[in-house]
Amino acid sequence: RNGISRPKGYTVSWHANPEVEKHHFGMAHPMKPWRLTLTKEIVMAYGMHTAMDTHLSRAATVEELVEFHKEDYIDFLSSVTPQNLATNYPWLKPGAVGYSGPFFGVGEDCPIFDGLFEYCSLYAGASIDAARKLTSHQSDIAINWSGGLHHAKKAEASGFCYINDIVLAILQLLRHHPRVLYIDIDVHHGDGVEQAFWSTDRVLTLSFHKYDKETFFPGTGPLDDTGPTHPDNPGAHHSLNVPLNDGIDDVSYQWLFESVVGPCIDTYRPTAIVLQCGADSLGHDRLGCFNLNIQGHGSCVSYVKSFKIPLLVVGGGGYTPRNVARAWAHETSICIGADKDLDPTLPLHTPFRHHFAEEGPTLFPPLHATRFENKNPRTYLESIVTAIREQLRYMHG
Ligand code: ZLS
Ligand code: CA
Ligand code: ZN
Repeated sequence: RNGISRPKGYTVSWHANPEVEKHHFGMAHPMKPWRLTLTKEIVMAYGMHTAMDTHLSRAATVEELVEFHKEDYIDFLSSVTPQNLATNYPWLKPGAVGYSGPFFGVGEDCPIFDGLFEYCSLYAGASIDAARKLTSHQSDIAINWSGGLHHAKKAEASGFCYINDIVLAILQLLRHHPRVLYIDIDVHHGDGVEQAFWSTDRVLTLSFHKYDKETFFPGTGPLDDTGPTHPDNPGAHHSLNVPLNDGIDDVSYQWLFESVVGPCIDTYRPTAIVLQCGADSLGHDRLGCFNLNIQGHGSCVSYVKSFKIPLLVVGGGGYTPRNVARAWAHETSICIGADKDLDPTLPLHTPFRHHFAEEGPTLFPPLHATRFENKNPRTYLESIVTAIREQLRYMHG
């Protein structure tokens, strides 16, 4: 393959460390770091790597991690192993009762596995590196598909996320940028990022997600949660949430995304944007309940890119690995402006071809098949857009 030429007039950087891909959460666990191997395989088979600056990312240092996280939590993550868990941390043993010490969120969703700290510090290092490429103007779009772990809290793992690489990357951006817009299209609510910047007006967070307080993780992110209610808190009105029901399709999602994101950018005038591209909002996802196709998901990236504002693109959820890989490879092609040039027939060879056998060797299999009926009528979507526009009117500056 000849590869694809570099984009004209702007630079895209790719930040990854293949060591991340080798980690395992456990057999039954839906989070599969090897989906990153599949993604890279498609990207390289198309020759897209020749159009980007590719950086082998380094592990984040403890000093970098404690810029957001609590030191005793980082100490714990860096020293706990599956072997010493029961001896050193008896209160974390299943069934232990009565202990009120640190819990750190460990459990079935966030297991302690071999190499956990290496995994965490590598995906975080990649997001920090990517953010620094943007602030140093060496890159206009920086990509880290291993990041996007939006549920992690200051001192608690949550929802498959241990270190919040997004928060760490935004903290880097804030050293040089007055206003950062965070957009999250993972099917889950971006609660960790929202919470971290709840009290500042220098970050506007916007998450699109399935919302059901009782039955869908993490149960937060209703439409009217827009920041601290106390009006002299600068963070007031700087968290926006778009709660959705099952089955939303490409047409509805695209219309809603552009109707919400457009006014957010026009009103807030961010100088940098972070886009979390969780691929569990695709149809046929093992955990998700939306009906998006690869094209519909990708159109969010195209739209955000069209504003030509320094952009950090990160991954997130995505639990049907072959479709995660298709989506992120397609979105890489959008970032480098090569999406129109790709042959939709996957140029894959053995041993990778068989992973894509289910839908056939195409980049764009139909994923909208109605596993979930669309429970988002037009009137509901219009009421969301109206509410968001109303909320933006409170935002000044
Ligand atoms: O946004 O729904 C929950 C919490 C529970 C149900 C599951 N059990 C194990 C714990 C208690 C209420 N957790 C969600 C977390 C979803 C995180 C999404 C992350 C992101 O995409 C960003 C990366 C959840 N949904 C599904 C599971 N957990 C889940 C499914 C299957 C398994 C296997 C491994 C572990 C236990 C059996 C597990 C979790
Ligand atoms: Ca989301
Ligand atoms: Zn998710």
